[in-house]
Amino acid sequence: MSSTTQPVIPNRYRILTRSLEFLSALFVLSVWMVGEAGAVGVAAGTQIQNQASASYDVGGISFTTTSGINIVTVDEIIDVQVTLQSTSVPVNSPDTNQVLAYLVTNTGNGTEDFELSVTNLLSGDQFDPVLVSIWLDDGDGLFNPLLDTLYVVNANDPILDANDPANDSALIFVLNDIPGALTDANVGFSQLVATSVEMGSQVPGFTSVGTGDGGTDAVAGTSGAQDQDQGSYVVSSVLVSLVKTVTVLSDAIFGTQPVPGATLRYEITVSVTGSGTAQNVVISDAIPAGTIYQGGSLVLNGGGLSDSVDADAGDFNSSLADGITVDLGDVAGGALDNIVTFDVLIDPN
Ligand SMILES: [Ca+2]
Ligand SMILES: [Ca+2]
Ligand SMILES: [Ca+2]
Ligand SMILES: [Ca+2]
Repeated sequence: MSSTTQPVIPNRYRILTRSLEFLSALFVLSVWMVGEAGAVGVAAGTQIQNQASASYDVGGISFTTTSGINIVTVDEIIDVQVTLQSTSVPVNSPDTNQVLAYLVTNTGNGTEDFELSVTNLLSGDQFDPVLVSIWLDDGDGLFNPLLDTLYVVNANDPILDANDPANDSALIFVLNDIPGALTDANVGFSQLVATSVEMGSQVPGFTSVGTGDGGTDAVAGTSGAQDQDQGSYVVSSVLVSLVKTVTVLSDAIFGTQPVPGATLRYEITVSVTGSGTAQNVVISDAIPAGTIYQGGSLVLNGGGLSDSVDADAGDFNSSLADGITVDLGDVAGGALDNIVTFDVLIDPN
């Protein structure tokens, strides 16, 4: 304890001064603990200064005494978090270059390089994907090999600054191949691992003297300076098949003969099979030459559809010139067949 003035200090004031110093020590400790537990605490290398003072009167004269200045330099916490961004990816068997996306975030309080690796020999699934490559996103959130950067271990490890929200994380794409001879609904796991280049994987609390930012000590955070997350692929073959039939509607004159003026009814049956979902299924059919579409004859699963583009699923001569279009949306494998019918007249002229 140092003092700027040296009057005789009654004991009770000494006690007050010491208790203030104790409080200031507690303050420094609590700041460090927040830095350790939070996503980003006080930046590594920050100097936290604190000084206590006491004022008092003796015989009507005011005096002030101060403690020494405590200086604590904040250590660098080495922490990282890997978070899968993709839902389960439907794949064929075999398949190539199937993409999983992960966000790697520096959750410490300094700047750190993180080495990336992929683990594909994981249990609890039915197959092992085969790593092709790892890519660093260019910032648009989409994988594009012409714009994004191929990752080369220890050549372009992401350098993440926990104190800069614009540069504290990196979006990573992992491309795997899928083996052949798998069956529907087989699942394969793939894991991205990010590890501090400087520290490697350590137990939380491990301290490396002087290797943190600005020569501070580096301390492994709760992640142990390494984290990983896991994505999955699911073999999901889906097949859309169409069967089209035509019948001649009977009339009073010709019966069911396909003569000029007879009406033909086309029926299209749409079947979706497999374990996946066929997305944005759109049925279109051009009206055959020599026939004329019969207005208002478009039907889906027994319900009439208007010829105009509106809230229902179908139209004539808008989505497809002189043709019918029916938008079925997403159809899951194994769903009931969809049946589309429409009528045409064999041109009587
Ligand atoms: Ca660092
Ligand atoms: Ca596996
Ligand atoms: Ca991109
Ligand atoms: Ca319509």
